[in-house]
Amino acid sequence: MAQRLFVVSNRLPIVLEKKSDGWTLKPGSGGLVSALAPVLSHRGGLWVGWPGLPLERAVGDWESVLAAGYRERGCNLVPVLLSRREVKGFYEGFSNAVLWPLFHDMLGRCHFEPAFWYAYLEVNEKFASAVAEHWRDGDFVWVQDYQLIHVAELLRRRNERARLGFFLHIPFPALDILLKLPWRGQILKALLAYDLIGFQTPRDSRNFLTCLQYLLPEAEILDDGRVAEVRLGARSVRVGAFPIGIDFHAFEETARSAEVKRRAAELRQRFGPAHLILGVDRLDYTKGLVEKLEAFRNALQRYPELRERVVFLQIVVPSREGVAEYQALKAHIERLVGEINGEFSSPGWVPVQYQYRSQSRRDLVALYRLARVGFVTSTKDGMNLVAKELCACQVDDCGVLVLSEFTGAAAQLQRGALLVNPHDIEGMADALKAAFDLSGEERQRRMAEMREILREQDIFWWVDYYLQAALGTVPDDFRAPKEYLPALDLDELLEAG
Ligand code: ADQ
Repeated sequence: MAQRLFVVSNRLPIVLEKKSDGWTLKPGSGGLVSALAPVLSHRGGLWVGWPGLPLERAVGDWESVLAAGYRERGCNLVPVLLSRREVKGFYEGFSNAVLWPLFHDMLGRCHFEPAFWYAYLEVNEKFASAVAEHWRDGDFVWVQDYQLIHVAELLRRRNERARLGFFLHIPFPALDILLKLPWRGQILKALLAYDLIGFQTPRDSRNFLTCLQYLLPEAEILDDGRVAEVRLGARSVRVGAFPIGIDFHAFEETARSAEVKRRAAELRQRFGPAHLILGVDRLDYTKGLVEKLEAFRNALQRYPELRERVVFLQIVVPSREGVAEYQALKAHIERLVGEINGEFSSPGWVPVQYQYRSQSRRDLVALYRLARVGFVTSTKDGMNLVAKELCACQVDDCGVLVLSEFTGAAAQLQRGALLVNPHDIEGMADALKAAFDLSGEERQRRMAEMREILREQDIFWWVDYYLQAALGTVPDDFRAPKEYLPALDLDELLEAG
């Protein structure tokens, strides 16, 4: 087993902020931080990342504030500072305007600007130097996500022996999409500098292997259906699917706590007798927020019996606020909320409640517990931790998860959730209606089934499984994750002639 775990990610699990009376630390948000923070506080180790402020503002005694933060979180935090220019080219440019939209199948939103590519390489070099400076023999360096794909290749130029793993939190695109990327060859080759490449689902892993077969036919691929091996010259690289989990016990325990119970009861009063449909998403065009609101509107139009019986609370967590596309998305959502409420509200009943802000963990868990329906409609999503957290907090086993087929979570939760195609507005409205028509027994069965999987395949399982694969010691009885593939109903097709 690795002596020290060395996590490298674009963001540290904290954000440094300048207040009038000095520096403070705020917990980071987003899926990657939620998933990895409990792992490092259990295992200890080192975390290299950007503390979220441009270099030019890093004056004063911020380092001692960060050092206090390390002690609290049980791991060493190594900051990599980025200049404003680097943030623009690397973070807003190559990461968020090239790889993020491309890997989410949104070619129209990509800006293939050559300058972004050079900024990306420059910053990856900066991260590689920070790793090289702190690396000790025996460490396992685990690089996270699409912003830092080149770290291994750059590090190998200095240190051939380092053991390096990579995990992609977002989907890996199909061949036809990847081919559009001007730097597709460099990205594929850079991935092959790792010892283990992890994806969220078998489909992402298969997409990667297909791209490799096509673009690099000299690579030999041996696939036993669990962890594949790619041989290229003297190098051997493992490739597999490792669906990320959550700290299930922590969520469940918080959901059962007296404090959350009290808070859930308070919130229950606020919604009155109506059942709660809950959506929680980062502000992002991949989360299907517009489609979700349209589906809710459609459900109220076609199923008048839902009116006054349900309230849809959509929480949107602020994200990438400086980017014009995100501001436009926010305005679109707000317009739709206004339209739906204008059309359907009645005295004492407002169908959509909308919050654009971060929630405390206690309130989030109370809402997860209270929800009768969790509504997740991403048009593409690596995993979607919100879906998993909601199930972990459903300690009364009585809610229903309506879940997009295009989330990684659909593969694990396909037997319990009501799966929907987020492009099918009527289909999603029908699923909302179906969620309220399910018997109590059926709801309990489905929720219990999902909770069992999530309890077993939690965040600690994910880390162990990944590290075992890195060492080549995955046990023989290990059940490889399944894939979700929507199937047409043959009887229906035959009936239709
Ligand atoms: P994200 O796109 O950020 O993650 P998601 O997986 O849903 O999406 O994670 C969001 C996280 O933010 C959740 O853990 C949630 O608890 C937290 N959060 C939500 N609302 C909050 C609020 N109001 N305040 C504070 N925190 C809040 C990326 C990929 C996903 C992948 C994850 C992890 O896009 O597909 O599942 O990484 O791999």
